[in-house]
Amino acid sequence: MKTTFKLLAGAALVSAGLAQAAPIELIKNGSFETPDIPTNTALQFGAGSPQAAAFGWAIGGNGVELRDNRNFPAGYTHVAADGKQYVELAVEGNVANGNSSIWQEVFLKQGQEYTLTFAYSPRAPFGTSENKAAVSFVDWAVSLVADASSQPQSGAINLWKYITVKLTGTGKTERLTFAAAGSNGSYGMFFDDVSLTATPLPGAALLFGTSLAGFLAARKRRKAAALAA
Ligand SMILES: [Ca+2]
Ligand SMILES: [Ca+2]
Repeated sequence: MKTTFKLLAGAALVSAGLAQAAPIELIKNGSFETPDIPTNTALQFGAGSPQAAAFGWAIGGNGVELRDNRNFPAGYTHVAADGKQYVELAVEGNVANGNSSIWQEVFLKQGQEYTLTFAYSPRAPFGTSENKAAVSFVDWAVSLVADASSQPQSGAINLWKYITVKLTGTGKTERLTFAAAGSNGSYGMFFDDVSLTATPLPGAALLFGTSLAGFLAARKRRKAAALAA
């Protein structure tokens, strides 16, 4: 009975270590799943619209296009990288027709390392002149170019690629921006699955590893003692 209690206490210690290691997501609506729109549709909206509040990102002058696994142009069925929805920043429709941008501002602790990840995809059946975009955060920026001109009109199109960047906190509020940069105001790159988390401290991981090893070693010793008795 006493042994059982000790094992449970050890297990609780290990799960507490796991819970502590789970990173907190700092980006609101990074997968663009809200506002929820019907499958196989797109919705354009701008800053100050009712949809913008649920969207959570600041929206540039030409609005944003939210898409849900949409098959348009006919035959080109684009799927989300995560969940069902994603965004396009070359916006056609009822707000305006042109390149746009979205951004969020996040306070970063001085000296803390952060991990930024996101998925981007070219839009088929367009080439490299349409599929251009720029992403920037703190002192990091990237120009993205991709080609989807040879995609066949059959099946789901999944051309998503992930980018991961490690950045050091500045002790200031910083702006993460996604912006369309292609030649066509209506057809451009897609984005999805944006995430920003504080990178867990190596010390915490080491401590967790040590306590797990200690727990297993103690369990082994108890088993050995039980066999010897
Ligand atoms: Ca999504
Ligand atoms: Ca939806």
